[in-house]
Amino acid sequence: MMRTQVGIIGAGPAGLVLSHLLALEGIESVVLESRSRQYVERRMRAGLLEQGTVDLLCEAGVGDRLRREALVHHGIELMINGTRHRIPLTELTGKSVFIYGQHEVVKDLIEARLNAHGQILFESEAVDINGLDSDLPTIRFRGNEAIEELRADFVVGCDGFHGVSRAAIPSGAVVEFQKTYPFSWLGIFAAVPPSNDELIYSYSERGFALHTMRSPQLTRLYLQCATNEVIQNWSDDRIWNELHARFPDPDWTLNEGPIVEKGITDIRSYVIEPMRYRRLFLAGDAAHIVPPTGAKGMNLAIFDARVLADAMVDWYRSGRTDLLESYSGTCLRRVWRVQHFSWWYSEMLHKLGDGEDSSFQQQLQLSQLRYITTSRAAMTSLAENYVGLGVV
Ligand code: RFL
Ligand code: PHB
Repeated sequence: MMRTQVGIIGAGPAGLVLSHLLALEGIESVVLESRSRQYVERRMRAGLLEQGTVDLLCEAGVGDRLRREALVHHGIELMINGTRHRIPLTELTGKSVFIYGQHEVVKDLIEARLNAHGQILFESEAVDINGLDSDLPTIRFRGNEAIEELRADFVVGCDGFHGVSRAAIPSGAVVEFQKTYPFSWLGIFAAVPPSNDELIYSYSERGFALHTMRSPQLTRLYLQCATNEVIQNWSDDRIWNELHARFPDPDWTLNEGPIVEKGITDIRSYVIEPMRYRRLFLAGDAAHIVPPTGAKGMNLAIFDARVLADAMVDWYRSGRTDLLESYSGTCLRRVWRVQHFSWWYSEMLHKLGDGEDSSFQQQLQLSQLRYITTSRAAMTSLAENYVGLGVV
């Protein structure tokens, strides 16, 4: 039986930031991660960080490489049936956003934890959580072939949407909210310089597409696709043809290059309330999922970790429980603002189907897009949500 102060399940952005912030205040944690170090350091996922997230990482001492390598963006573009419009984020809000891969954030955090002799147990899959009715809950995990146990003052589920933590909460103790969408995303990485300095969100008759990037050499592209789509049906040629058709600006060229990775992602909105049951806390995707359109998931995950670290530090220092009590409420206020933004932005940009009211919906989308690209007030509302609003 191992013993620690905080037992953390999952070495994604939420779990690693939490472990790091706790360590800065002298609180010990053990992070259990089902995958190998190499796997999590190579897993390409999100790429866009809000200014507030960057500030947090820099203040926590894990921002050196981020400061050097992140691409700063002062605006985004919306392409509406081939016509481009710029939203000047920094001019409107004073803030910027940053392109820096999630796996780079993860790499920097793992390095910082291991340099500080922090414990991350890779290839250690949590199986279940017991003793939540006591003051010393226990995580059972699959270690070196045998089942081992980790006992802690608190357990934090940072194990993503498909983890085991959420299932440890009795169903009567929480409420779940969810929404599904009639589309998925097909995403590729192409080894070619981005075709534009800024992101381009394209609304087109053939459906939504997004041009983004990870570095000056690596382009990231997404296509809206059907929910039952299988990647085997998408040859590289078919993907490029569809991408060209979804960015129909005759004065803009999408650079083609070798596709180095491709995959399909489900789109959903999900929230569990509260994000806590007794001594088990949930953070990040384990507690909430947003459609990727607004680029918010990793930012929310890191924010949860910050709020929880502050609450635990206060408990260990003074025995006060008020910040632990308010953890879920504080996070959820931000989560619901982001849920609304991500839903609204997704519904505005995607082709919503061929139902009887689809032409009506399309006219609403076009009207909304014209409003967003012409009214400074509407544009500012989009911009302040996009760069990150905090708790409202
Ligand atoms: P993660 O990153 O999923 O980490 C969970 C970790 O837990 C491990 N795990 C377990 N470990 C031990 N025992 C178990 N039983 C375990 N079960 C799972 C997993 O191996 C993993 O290492 O959750 P976390 O930390 O909450 O972070 C959330 C973010 O990963 C997620 O919200 C973002 O990737 C979402 N997202 C985006 N977010 C942004 O902020 N900006 C973006 O630009 C952005 N783009 C995206 C995205 C997500 C996407 N996909 C793949 C859904 C684009 C896409 C396509
Ligand atoms: C990404 O770079 O993967 C990304 C950027 C912005 C989004 C979604 C995904 O809105």
